[in-house]
Amino acid sequence: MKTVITYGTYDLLHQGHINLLKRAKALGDYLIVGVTTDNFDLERGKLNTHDDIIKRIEAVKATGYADKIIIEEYSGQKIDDITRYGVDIFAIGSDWEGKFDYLKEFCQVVYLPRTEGISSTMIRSRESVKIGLVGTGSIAGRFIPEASKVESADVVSAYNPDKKSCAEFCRRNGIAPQISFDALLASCDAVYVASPHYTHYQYVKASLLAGKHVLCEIPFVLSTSEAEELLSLAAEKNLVLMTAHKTAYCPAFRHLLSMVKSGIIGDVVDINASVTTITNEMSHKMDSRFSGGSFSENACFPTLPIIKLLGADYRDLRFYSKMKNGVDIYTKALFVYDNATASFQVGLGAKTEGCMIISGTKGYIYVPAPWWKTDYFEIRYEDQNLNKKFFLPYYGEGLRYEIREFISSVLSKGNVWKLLSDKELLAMTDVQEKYLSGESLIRLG
Ligand code: C2G
Repeated sequence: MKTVITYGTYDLLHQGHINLLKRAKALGDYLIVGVTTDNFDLERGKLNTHDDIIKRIEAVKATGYADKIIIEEYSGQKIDDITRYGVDIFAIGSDWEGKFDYLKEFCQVVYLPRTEGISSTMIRSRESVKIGLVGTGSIAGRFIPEASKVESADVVSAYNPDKKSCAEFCRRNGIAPQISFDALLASCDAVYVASPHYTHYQYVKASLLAGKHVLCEIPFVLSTSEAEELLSLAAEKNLVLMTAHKTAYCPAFRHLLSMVKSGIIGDVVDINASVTTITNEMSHKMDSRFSGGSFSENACFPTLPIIKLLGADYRDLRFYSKMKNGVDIYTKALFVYDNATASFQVGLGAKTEGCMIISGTKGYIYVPAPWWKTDYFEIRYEDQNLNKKFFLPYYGEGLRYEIREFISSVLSKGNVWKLLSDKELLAMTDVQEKYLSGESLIRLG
């Protein structure tokens, strides 16, 4: 009996996949098909799969060519599978010509002709979401190359009241400058709000009223009543309103949260995290007139794990800020819960180690700096032999993960699990509002 093996993602299964499976089956008597897991695809840079693994497996099964279906989870697995299943022939499409020659040491390698004119990418790109940018600063500049990595995300235009810098930004990035915000709204299906944070509320509201989906930079808005109003407006109009909190969508951070929630370090007793980024005093980020300061700029990051893991029912919350020219150049926040404590340090005019430690009754998690965009963390125990290290991909600037989530949400009409729930977003906005109100704030000289 001749055993053949082939692999693929098989997203939105199409005629090209079917032809390939048919040809692979014809090479022998028994066909094994390896379907890639979502995680493995993420690792090899495929950020755009439309169907989840169950759907993709079902689709392969329905072709009737596979005698056995396995899942492919890691690089190097092909060698293990070939030896484990006594495979005679490894077959793959000709787009991979030469790439799997290293398997010739283990079995025969056959590159089968690829079907021209059809691909999952082509099918996916039929649905595109046109995105208009408000604000053309540094984060908007990083957004464009990141969006280009996400299928169906099509950045088309930008608006900035400063016409000259808008034109220059658009020329550099090959998109259309818009002379007014209304013109921007008319040019797109969705708006990415990347303007200074004190302007978010007005831009988000106007975009929603115009029927556009919104991805808004953090901090979202400066008060819970504004946040509530915008979230209910989006719900009423059936539009997606998401914040661009890159940490919330970062694969390693998501994995870490699930592990902590599953009890791997026991009960959480304390969280401490910091984010400090020394910033020019002349920057608008340091200007009190524009709600600048360390808290507004950086607190969204450490507030996220605290709210996600310990919730919003803290008994006490206090802030200590070192001030300069009316803004906090450094702030420490201290949360007291019934069963735990949490704290964070943020700074634009002071520097400290940017790590995060989540302490539990069985062990702790250590995430080295910069923890808010990490691809690595460790679980540490009293018995060091039990310690574990975790590596998960974090490509480029990491904005592609939030953009992917936003696009999937828009295309599935909001039918995806919100990785940052409205409740969590409101609780985070509330912390921000408490700080700005000066309630429980001790100013240090
Ligand atoms: N294919 C084809 N014709 C097309 C499209 C795809 O013959 N028009 C083939 C590919 O060459 C591959 C298989 O169908 O052999 C599955 O394609 P994908 O789902 O795109 O998976 P791929 O990224 O090629 O994964 O470890 C994973 C594998 O190495 C291949």
